[in-house]
Amino acid sequence: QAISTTNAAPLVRCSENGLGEINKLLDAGAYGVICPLINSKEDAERFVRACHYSPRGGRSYGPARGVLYGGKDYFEHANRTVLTLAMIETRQGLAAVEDILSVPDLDGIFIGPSDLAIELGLTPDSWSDDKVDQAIKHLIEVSHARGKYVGIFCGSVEMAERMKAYGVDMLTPGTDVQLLRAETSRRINILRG
Ligand code: 3PY
Ligand code: MG
Repeated sequence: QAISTTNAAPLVRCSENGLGEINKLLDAGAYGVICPLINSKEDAERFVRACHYSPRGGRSYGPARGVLYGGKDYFEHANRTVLTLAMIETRQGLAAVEDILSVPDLDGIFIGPSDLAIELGLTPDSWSDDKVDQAIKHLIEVSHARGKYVGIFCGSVEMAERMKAYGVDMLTPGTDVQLLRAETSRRINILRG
């Protein structure tokens, strides 16, 4: 509801690859879904089906708030409009990325660098380790070669700047808690002199 007072497009991240939760989020007005832990073509197909009405998918009808964003013709355009981004954050997902990207109507991927780092035997904040960096560059290259979007979570501004330079289409420059803490600290430090 807060996002609908702005020009921003409401995107959500579901907690798992399930029709029930994804349908509820779309009905609530989400215009795009980021789905964690997509490890195979089958996972991606299941995800895309949850985001589309028949015949492409198995989304059920009931866009209570969706129509407030989309208008009376919401149904007509929903399949074409809703953005689907599959999270790549495991070794399995990394190895299967070409297959995952081949799923029709999957719009792109969203990289989870912390889980990817853990899967590559590193600590979750090893975002600039060469192994993680190479994996990220590879994911960007194969996605863009197929004309698909790439998003990524960035745990720091430095990382966000690096990812911007790499040409990602979308990034999150930290979590809400990180941003709140950073600005609160900045203001308190000014006031303390
Ligand atoms: C990860 O880095 O694994 C994430 O899921 C970030 O959103
Ligand atoms: Mg993750």
